Amino acid sequence: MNVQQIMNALEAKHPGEKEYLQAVHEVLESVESVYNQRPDFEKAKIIERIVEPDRIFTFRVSWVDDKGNVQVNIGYRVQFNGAIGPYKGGLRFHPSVNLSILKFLGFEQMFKNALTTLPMGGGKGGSDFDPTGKSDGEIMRFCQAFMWELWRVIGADTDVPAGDIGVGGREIGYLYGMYKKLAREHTGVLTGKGITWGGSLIRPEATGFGALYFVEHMLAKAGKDIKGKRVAVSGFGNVAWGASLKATQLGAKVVAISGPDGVVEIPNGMTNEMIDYLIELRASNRNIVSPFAEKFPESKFTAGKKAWIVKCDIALPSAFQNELNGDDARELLANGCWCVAEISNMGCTPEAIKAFQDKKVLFGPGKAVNAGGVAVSGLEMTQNAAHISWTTEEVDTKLHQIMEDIHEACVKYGTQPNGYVNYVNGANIAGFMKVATAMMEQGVI
Ligand code: 2IT
Repeated sequence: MNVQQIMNALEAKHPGEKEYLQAVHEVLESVESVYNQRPDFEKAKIIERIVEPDRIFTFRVSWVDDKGNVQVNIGYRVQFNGAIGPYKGGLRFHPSVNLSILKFLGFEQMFKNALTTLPMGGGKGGSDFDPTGKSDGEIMRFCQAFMWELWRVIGADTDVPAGDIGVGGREIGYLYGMYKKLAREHTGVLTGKGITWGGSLIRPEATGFGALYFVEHMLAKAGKDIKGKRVAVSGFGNVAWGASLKATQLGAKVVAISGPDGVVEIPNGMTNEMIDYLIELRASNRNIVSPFAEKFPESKFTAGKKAWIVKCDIALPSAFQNELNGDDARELLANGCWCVAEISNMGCTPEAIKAFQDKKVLFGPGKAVNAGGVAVSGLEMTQNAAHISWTTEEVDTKLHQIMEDIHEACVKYGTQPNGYVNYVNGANIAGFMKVATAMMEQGVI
């Protein structure tokens, strides 16, 4: 394959889909040399097939707000690749949502899900609906209207959505209620469900917990320890909460969190009370982090700045794609940061990743680091299919094992001759080989 040729063709077909093209470019660069040793892959046009979604659904979502006004949004489901299992991946409700973003997320999800070792294909969906400032009733009516269309294309063995930005336990509840009413079955069609109606223990924590287990392995391999280290986290949602909780439990100090309005610096590290407050702050639906500093005077809010201005050892992007750019990377490096693990999907720009790798910083890509979330979703599917529920310890032990296995796969495929582990290459090659092998064995479909 010639990466530039494929990218040119893809750009001509999908002009302006910049996040999607960015995600594809990164994977192609990683797998190029492995792929070129496989003429059978080339003959079967695996690359040309793997970069295009199996299918995409879009639909109008009409609903009525609290003032009685009719609102119209767009809904999507991208069923990206079903080679290794039912489509699986979250729903994102955010005003920025468009096809480029959902295709990039679906593409990443396919390889991430392959890395989990569980049988799940890749998918993603969502809407340009903005939950900020919406009442609980409005959220419920929107979710119901969204599911009224989505329910036709999903199913426990077909496509299993979950949460992502703007979709948490509350939204999954409203979506599930409507699905159950329409389909007349109580089944594992969504994950992230409530604990009283088929949800899995540890699912809310899983993305952040899994990320920290992965970081522990990265550090152990480099002969380091997380105890006492300064950790900067961006965002203040579910993922930032789980990461802050586990980092603190492991003895690290979480010295920064952030929101769209600015950064909160916490010089002495987060306390348990602060971690609990994150849940309340998110549930307020205001999408600002400044109230945190008003509640805890020992912290300091700076408007308009990112978490990356705060001096840290370990940086954990946990908010949004491309939230950490080249300038941010240089600032982190100048301040002595030596480990970066993306918990958001594609949290770093290609320029930032290159800056970290050039300086031999430990860098973990989202599709490996944040795979614990979807991994526990996979465990929720297993429990639902078997009509059982596992204990916290059972789920946590499995999550530990999965993150260790993902780390090992990255090391296997990503270790360079000089000993530096290129986790980006490792994750991309390991994920790609599994999906490509499954596609080869199932013929041209
Ligand atoms: O990006 C992700 O992996 C998620 N939002 C979770 C997906 C899932 O199906 O649990």
